[in-house]
Amino acid sequence: MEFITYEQDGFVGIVTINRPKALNALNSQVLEEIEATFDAIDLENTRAVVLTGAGEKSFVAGADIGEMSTLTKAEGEAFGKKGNDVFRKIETFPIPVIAAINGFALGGGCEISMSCDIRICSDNAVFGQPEVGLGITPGFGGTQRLARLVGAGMAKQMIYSARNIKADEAYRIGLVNAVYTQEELLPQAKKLAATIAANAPIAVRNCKKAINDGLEVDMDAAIVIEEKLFGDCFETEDQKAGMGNFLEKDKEKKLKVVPFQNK
Ligand code: DAK
Repeated sequence: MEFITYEQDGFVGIVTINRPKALNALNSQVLEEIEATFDAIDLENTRAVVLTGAGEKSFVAGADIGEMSTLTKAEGEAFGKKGNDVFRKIETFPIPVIAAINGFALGGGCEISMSCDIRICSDNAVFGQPEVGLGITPGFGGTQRLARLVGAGMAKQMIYSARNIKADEAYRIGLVNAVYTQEELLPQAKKLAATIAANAPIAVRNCKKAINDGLEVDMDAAIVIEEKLFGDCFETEDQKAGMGNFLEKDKEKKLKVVPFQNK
């Protein structure tokens, strides 16, 4: 891997996009390496992932404008598909992915953060979808995910105006869940990931699937999805131990991590 580093910290995986000379812009190779990195994550021993960018200035400054500038229509479509496939892989990854946004998150950078389950950022973060200023539309899901996250009105304002917003505004509109100092960001992301990893892993995975799949259908169908994933948790060791500890009033055991059980 030239542009991605991966670190395993207990049950938490940390994926860092490491192309700081280009502010971690996404070219084809970076996209391929992100995909290969997620494919290689050991899902038996990893319960949450943190995605961040190298350096103090940028999370991801977008798709690589140099590489895109000479694309034909067909090549542009293929590049878009490559990005969309990778982003969808992150969105549907079986375990939660937290974006720790440490600076610029523009265009494809904002879009990759939106394919993650949770976004937190540093106080120097800047978000935006500048594509219409470059003569294109957002092409990695920005028109779809931004509208779902912050509402159609705010998404349209950001996308049509191509105006960047700072961390505090991203927090105000619900694009990020929290803002930290630059020094605090990664420790806080790891802490949140470790908190998630301490919970029953099958239940956490099923929650992610229930929320994601349920948001794509009407409420009647969504409730059925929840019922199935709720039922799926029963008879697992996690469910037996979790409820057993509560009934035994064993607070010590209740706090212990239940080992991951395959179904
Ligand atoms: N691509 C390539 N290189 C980039 C880059 C980018 N997006 N952003 C920055 N760089 C490079 C710069 O060229 C510069 O390289 P050198 O000149 O040093 O070799 C280096 O990073 C440092 O950047 P600056 O010198 O510009 O740094 P500043 O602090 O002055 O400015 C900045 C930082 C983030 C404000 C500025 O770099 C900037 O405006 N960058 C571009 C941001 C941007 O517009 N991003 C959105 C890209 S468009 C689609 C598929 C995908 C997409 C669209 C359609 N379809 C299939 C339809 C996605 C589109 C996008 O993401």
